[in-house]
Amino acid sequence: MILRIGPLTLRLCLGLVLALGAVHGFSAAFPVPAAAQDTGQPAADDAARAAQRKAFAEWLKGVREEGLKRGIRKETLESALTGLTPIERVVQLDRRQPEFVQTFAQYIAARVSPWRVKTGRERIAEHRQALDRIAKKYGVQARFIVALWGIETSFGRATGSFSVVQALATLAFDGRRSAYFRKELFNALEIIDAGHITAASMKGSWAGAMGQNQFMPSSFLAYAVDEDGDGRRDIWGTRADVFASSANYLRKSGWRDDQTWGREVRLPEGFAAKLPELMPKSSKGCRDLKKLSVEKTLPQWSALGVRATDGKPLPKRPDLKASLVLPDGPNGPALLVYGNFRATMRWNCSVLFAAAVGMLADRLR
Ligand SMILES: [Ca+2]
Repeated sequence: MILRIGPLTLRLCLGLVLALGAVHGFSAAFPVPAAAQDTGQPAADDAARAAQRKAFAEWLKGVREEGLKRGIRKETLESALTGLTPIERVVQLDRRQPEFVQTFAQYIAARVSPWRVKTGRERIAEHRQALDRIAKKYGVQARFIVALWGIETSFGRATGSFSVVQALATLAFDGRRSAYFRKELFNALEIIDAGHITAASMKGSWAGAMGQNQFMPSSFLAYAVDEDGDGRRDIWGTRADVFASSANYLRKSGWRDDQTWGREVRLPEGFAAKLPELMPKSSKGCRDLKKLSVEKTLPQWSALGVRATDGKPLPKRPDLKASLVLPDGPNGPALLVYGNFRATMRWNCSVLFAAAVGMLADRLR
């Protein structure tokens, strides 16, 4: 395990590190419970925890002061920060290593499940009027709005039960990604200050992704909308707000409703080996975007021998630009993906995620 220590926590914890010795699993700002360490030092563990709580309380004072300077009302800061304690579980989740990597087929099977397809169809029928209106207004097909909702939180069922302020404060205090989470903490406080939600009701994932479409506070501030017009952008409890906020995010990420996400394709023999020649010379953006080939039109891909999975020709649409991506490498499936796939990757920069959203949306037609 790598010991990650920021300068501040280093000072705070140096004494404790010396006292405990270089214990396996000891983290910078947060002591791991004795059971996990298997050191049999409960007394030292309690002392470490007490010291850490004290350091956290001191750190919170600084957050309060900065909040006031940023124009957040005193009452908001009081309601959100008074008596706040760090969540050990959040730090454990943040340090967790992925146990195994799923193949494309496993990932898709787990997410585009029969239950999600059935429930997604029911939700589309249930909210048809609102979805049709929002789809038209934002230029995003309803099936993609509902697919995102289904993949993110199983249609609002699994939105996370962590206090967002508490989780973000924990991660901002911890040394690993402090700057990012401190910014998101102030964004969350700003949202509470504006009256969209109370601190107590602001629930989300351990990493601070909130509500039925799992927006980080920065995404909320940039994209959330008050679709039902009650003055609150409520992505926790108002479905119209959830749908419109998701659609608004996609539209602002370049979505076009005259196109779909892409399709699985069949490649000619030996084609995958030539893929490196089709990769962009330089690519900007997040890591997974680098897995997408250069863009060509559908007729150009056809001319290279790329076919639909049933062997039929690709649609004759010279206006459609697409990239090839092989999620499992040269021996796995091949996807030909359009601009909307890239828009979905601006939501979550993962080829697998964007494919799951697209494939679920296909099943919701
Ligand atoms: Ca609203």
